[in-house]
Amino acid sequence: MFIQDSVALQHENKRMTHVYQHIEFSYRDGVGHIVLNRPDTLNSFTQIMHEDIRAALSFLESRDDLRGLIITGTGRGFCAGQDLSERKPLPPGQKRDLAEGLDKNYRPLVLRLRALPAPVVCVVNGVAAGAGASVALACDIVIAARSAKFIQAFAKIGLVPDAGATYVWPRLVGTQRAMAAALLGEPVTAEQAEQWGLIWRCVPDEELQATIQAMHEKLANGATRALAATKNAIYAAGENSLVEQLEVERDLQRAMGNTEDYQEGMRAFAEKRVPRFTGH
Ligand code: T3D
Repeated sequence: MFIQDSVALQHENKRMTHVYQHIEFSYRDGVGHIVLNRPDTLNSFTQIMHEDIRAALSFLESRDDLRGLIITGTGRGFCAGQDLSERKPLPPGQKRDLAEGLDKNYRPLVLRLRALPAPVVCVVNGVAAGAGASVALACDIVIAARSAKFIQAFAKIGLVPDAGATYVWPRLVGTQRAMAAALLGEPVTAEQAEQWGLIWRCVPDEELQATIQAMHEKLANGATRALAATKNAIYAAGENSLVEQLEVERDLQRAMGNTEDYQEGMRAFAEKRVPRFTGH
């Protein structure tokens, strides 16, 4: 079943009545697809877009058949960060509290993507700037079109990198590259991003749709519980000692040993066939 609009979502789950305006959201085979959909402004984040994404994530979090999430954008950009038309200059003497927007929108978004109990794949179809790049890099796997680029645009408007950028960039590419990208605000091409380890893979633009389809198939047929546990373990490794991490692995493996998918994996191995995982 392809759940494509708010009416269908309402039918599927009576608590969900959201009408999507600035994203397209669909759900098929347990895989959610969020497509940022404001191409005229390179899919920059509006308050409405944040509310749309929140509703989509709530739907996904409510599903016990969830297998994954794929995020991409329409048009020539992935996301140009915060919509700056929602940040008009204020009259002299007035101040704006940007922390409010971070606490309300970007912080929970990054944390919910990290916590989603299934892999989140970002397919960066074009330029990713400011918080657009940060949100892409908050996803578990990032694949970019060759024409895409990542821009730490913050310095150019007098802000610090946010939405997790100062956490993720140094960990992925090292302090020196993270620093130069942030202080200079120069574009990092998709090819460079792949070479640096900022993203998983750069693919030819014409292969992007096929890549999305391949990712969909992979997620829809994965051993989802094990994949979710793997993602948790890898993120925990950034904070843990080796001793602690060995304990994390032991505890997660104990839980995986009791899953249906592990049993299926063992049967499939013995029978020399491809496993048919259910995600449970
Ligand atoms: O405020 C808070 O809540 C704090 C949190 C902040 C998080 C952030 O993300 S801050 C960073 C915000 N983003 C930026 O500063 C990036 C601004 N955009 C650009 O620098 C450039 O657009 C790009 C380098 C990304 C792409 O350049 P280019 O030449 O390929 O495209 P363009 O011509 O600049 O943009 C195309 C259209 O999109 C254009 O509209 P027009 O002239 O055709 O009517 C442009 O105004 C619009 N656009 C691009 N980025 C934004 C935007 N409109 C609103 N907000 C944007 N961020």
